Amino acid sequence: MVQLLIYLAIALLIITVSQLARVFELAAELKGGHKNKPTERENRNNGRLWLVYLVAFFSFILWQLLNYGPRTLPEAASESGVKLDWLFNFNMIIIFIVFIITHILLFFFAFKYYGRDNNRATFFPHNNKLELIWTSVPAAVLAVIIFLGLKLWTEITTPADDTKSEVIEIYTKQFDFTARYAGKDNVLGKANYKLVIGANVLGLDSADVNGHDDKIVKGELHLPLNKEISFKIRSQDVIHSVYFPYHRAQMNSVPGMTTLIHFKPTITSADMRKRLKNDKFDYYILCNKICGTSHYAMKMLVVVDSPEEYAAWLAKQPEFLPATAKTAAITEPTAAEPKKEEKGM
Ligand SMILES: [Cu+2]
Repeated sequence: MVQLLIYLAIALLIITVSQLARVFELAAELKGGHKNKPTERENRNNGRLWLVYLVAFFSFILWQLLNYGPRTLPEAASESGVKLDWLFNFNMIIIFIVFIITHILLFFFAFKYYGRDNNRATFFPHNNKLELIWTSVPAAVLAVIIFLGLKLWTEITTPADDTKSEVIEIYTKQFDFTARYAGKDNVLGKANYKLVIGANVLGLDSADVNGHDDKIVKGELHLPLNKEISFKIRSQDVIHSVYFPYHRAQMNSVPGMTTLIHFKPTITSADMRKRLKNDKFDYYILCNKICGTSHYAMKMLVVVDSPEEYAAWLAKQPEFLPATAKTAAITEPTAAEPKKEEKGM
């Protein structure tokens, strides 16, 4: 009710102001003046207002930088993330310098060259030198930005060397993440969507011996410090995204294919808590594709450990098929040969 009255008051105010303006306009017409031609004094005042606006505008931007700047992501916690942040800041500095110069010129000129009676604008239709400068300078700057961007992009998207990396699968479905560690052999066992039945949510093929030592982990993803992690990403249902905001890494997970991303964590969770002076800080993976009703809740805790802590934690996780269960498992049906085994089971 109060809100309605406020809206009504605003509407009435707008009508009043426009009616008043109309009255002044009619009065000026009766006096015989040029109703559309502003006086020099009015022009000068308008010019001064642009200067006031310039100061207010930059003050507002400064306030935003000081107010919201500290609320952005903390320092990047991965090797490629640091490079990415550098590139981002490099771009922002260039944009900011150009932004400040052009806006000072824009508003200062509006003030300096306000409309005066008997003043005529200079006729300045063309200048080759000027055109050459304002084409080649931005072109050169853009070329540098694009070159640096492509260089980093290639570095990030080139598949990791799996023999030197920790191989971890991230499996997405509505609405959670599951991690699968490659085990002692550092090779993930085969999986097939046709095998997604009952408890076998990941569709693992138990006939593949590479998968027997794989470790399936839900709830929290542990990563070792200072080691390249090679992620293999799969999805069960729709497109999700595996987004590591603190490591500045992100890759879509797409049903029917395995997508890749890799990075090297450089700050442990404990170290980051100290740096941010926040005991409750945690790394996370987030899904940032609108993937369904509970998309907002789709995340997974990420713990970056020292290599020793990581090894101790990993040793505690159960293997997919421990040695005792292996002989029995090998006779189970696989996706490749479902018919042959059907009768035998
Ligand atoms: Cu999702």
